[in-house]
Amino acid sequence: MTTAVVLMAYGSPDRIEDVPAYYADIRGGRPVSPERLADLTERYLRLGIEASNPLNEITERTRAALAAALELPVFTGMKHWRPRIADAAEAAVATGADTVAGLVLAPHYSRLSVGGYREQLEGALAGRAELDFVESWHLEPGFVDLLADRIRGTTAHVVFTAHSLPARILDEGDPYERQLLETATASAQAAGLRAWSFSYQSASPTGEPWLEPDILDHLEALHDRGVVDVLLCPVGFVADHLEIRWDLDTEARRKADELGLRLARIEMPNDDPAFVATLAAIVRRALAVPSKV
Ligand code: FEC
Repeated sequence: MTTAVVLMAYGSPDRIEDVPAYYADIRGGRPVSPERLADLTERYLRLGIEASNPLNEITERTRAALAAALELPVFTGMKHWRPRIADAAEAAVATGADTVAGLVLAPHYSRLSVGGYREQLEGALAGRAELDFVESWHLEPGFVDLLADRIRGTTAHVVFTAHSLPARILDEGDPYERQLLETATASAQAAGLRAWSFSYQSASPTGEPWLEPDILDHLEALHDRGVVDVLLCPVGFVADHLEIRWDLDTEARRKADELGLRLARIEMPNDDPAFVATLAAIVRRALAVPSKV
């Protein structure tokens, strides 16, 4: 068996002038409002992203470390930017691989998130290699341990967060919310935490209801309950990027300041060697079981 790995991430625009094309890709052909585009451009500018973008460099470091750990070719494929998932699939096939492991840098399955990555990768491989696709890894022991290590011993109320999605996924029996709560519960138990809760973040105003509570409302509710110290523990993301650095570090912090709450956040896994070892273990296991496609 000759193997290659496609490591998938959401992707971020390389330069500020890429933002319109990036946003159009996220919208998938649906109209882009000029106000939302201006707002998104402003958020990237405020994070200092102009001629280059350090957010994609984190994914590259993770990719390189994973390739070294696995001693296999690993190619990055972005859902909404370059290199595309299709580019990574081509590169994997070009190595002569007859088996491709597909791993998304997002631990929880939703048809709207990981389902989309899978569709792109399957379409690009078009049967030229077997695909061992990892659907979710939200209870992977190394991941839960890593989160537990970052929250153990805190006296703050821990709020686990993840990207919201349109609430209609619940009617479709999507496992996303259940898996998120499983990660939060397992991490809280492993850390011996008693005071914790879960909230969503980063909902887009698309005109339909999204999963709640939103982090900004949740901080208010915690404040009303007398909580004064909060530690944010994102579980649906694994790297420092816009949704962490803007939605939590800027917007949630602003709300906490208004409320007089003390707010801190755990360090994201990024390319932490323990996290890379966990990703390697996930890929090895996926390759060890018979292909599902
Ligand atoms: O750092 C960066 O530059 C990119 C950060 C980024 C990550 C991310 C992860 C997820 N998203 C998920 C779902 C949606 C849905 C919509 C949506 C919209 C955006 C926009 C930006 C954006 N997302 Fe994202 N997401 C990131 C960035 N996301 C920018 C567009 C502007 C905005 O709304 O703020 C709504 C699309 C629509 O308009 O119809 C749905 C999910 C994840 C976590 C799983 C994953 O990483 O794939 C789910 C990182």
